Amino acid sequence: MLYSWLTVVLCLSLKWVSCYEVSNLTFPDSFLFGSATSAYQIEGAWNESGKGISRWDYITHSMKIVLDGSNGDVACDSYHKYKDDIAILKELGVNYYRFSIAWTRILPDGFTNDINQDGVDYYNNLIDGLIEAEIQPWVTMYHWDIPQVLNYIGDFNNPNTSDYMVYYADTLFSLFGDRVKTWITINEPITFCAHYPLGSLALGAVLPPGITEYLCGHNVLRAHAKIYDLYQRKYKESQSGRISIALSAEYAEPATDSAADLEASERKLLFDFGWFAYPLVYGNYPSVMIDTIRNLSSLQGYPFSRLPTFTLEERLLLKGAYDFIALNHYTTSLTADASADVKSPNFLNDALVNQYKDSSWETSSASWLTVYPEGFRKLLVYIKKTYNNPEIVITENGYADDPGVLNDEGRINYIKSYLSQLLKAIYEDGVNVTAYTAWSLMDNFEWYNGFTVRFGLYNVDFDSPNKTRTAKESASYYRNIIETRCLVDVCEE
Ligand code: PNW
Repeated sequence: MLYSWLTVVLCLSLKWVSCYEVSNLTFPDSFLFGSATSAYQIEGAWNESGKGISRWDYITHSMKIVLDGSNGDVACDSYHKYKDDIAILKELGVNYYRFSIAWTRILPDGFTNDINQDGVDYYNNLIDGLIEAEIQPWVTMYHWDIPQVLNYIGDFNNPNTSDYMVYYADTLFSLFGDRVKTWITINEPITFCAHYPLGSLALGAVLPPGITEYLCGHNVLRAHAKIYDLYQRKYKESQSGRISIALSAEYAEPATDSAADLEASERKLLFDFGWFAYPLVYGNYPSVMIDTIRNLSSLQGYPFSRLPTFTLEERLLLKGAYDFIALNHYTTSLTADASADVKSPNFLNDALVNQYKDSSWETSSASWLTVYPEGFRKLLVYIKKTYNNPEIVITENGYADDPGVLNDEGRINYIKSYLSQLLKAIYEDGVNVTAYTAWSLMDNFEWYNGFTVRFGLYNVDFDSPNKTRTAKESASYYRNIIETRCLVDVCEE
């Protein structure tokens, strides 16, 4: 009662603060807290110690598409300052650190005929340093920085890339699998296959929309399933780790409660999250994707469906190729039915929905990221229902503000309100969420936004030679949550 009253006061007096109730439930004992980064966004040292050229090295050096003209050549300089990273992780008290390995630091040309020992040493030092600090290393194998040589041959539009990635994964398992027990094969395929047309940009080509998104997704799924299978056969017994693929999902809040909008919301969730989750849980694409894309393809004059089909063998390999659901979640969009208009072929049009933001939702410094914590709980409940109550690990969640904000109340409110909804999902809805990862440990290179928006719990002074890391207020808040397992001063036992 007191809480709801306080919330109302907060809502009335500070218009920009979302109205939310803060949960006073305690996180389960076994619940883990972590933080995350990715190689290209933090490491720098882009051409040092034998590293090869990745797509992002190529894009940022040859095209003017990053908002502030910046690149990841130096970024947080984590290649040299990984000990500083371990120190701040220790200060936060996290149970694990999710970072990614730069494919080109291990295999400079993408293939296993040339393994770069300096790169191997770097990740060995990082992994050993984390373990010494009692922080589990959680490793993403591929977080968007594909070797440029593989990008030249078509990125994941080329089915062979799946096999090349399996060799890369095999190398990582044999080098690091004795100590790394949680693996994420690929980060957010929807983002690089459909939202950011990265491959085509880096090739200077316009690839056919409505075709390549699905080709890319198809080969990503093949790569993931083969890697999962390889691990079971070759490493599981001796290394006993677990594997998943990080899938991003917005919640698609129905724009109205009309039957058409409710269906549109379901359809959009199946097109976004279901595109990858459904094959892993059920062995094939959701039938609404199969049917809608087949019909649209035929109306658009194609003699085949733009969505490729899996062989029976692939379907068997895909089904069950995950040990938990890895979910990256940031935001929600209102979703309305648009099945009356058949537009041009393209992944975004194919779901036959219109999406927009509710004007009452608090905005952030990233245009796509609005704050709607209830959407997080709804998404978790939806995943529980649709995918047989799986274990869910939140592999990313975070908030964007402007450079230099140390008193980052917006981020604190975001974490507080999203974690409140997560607690409700666990205790009131019985969703099996076992871990939460704050994106990001520190400010870093935010892809096309360069350094103009910041996601870090720690501020990074990019002008200082030391790339000094300084705790923001949110870092202390997060540290306190981890220590007390509670979002408020006193929690219910
Ligand atoms: C994720 N969207 O990307 C990535 O995994 C991170 O590398 C990135 O820094 C972080 O989120 C923040 O952007 C996303 O438009 C990019 O909905 C765009 C969206 C979602 C996630």
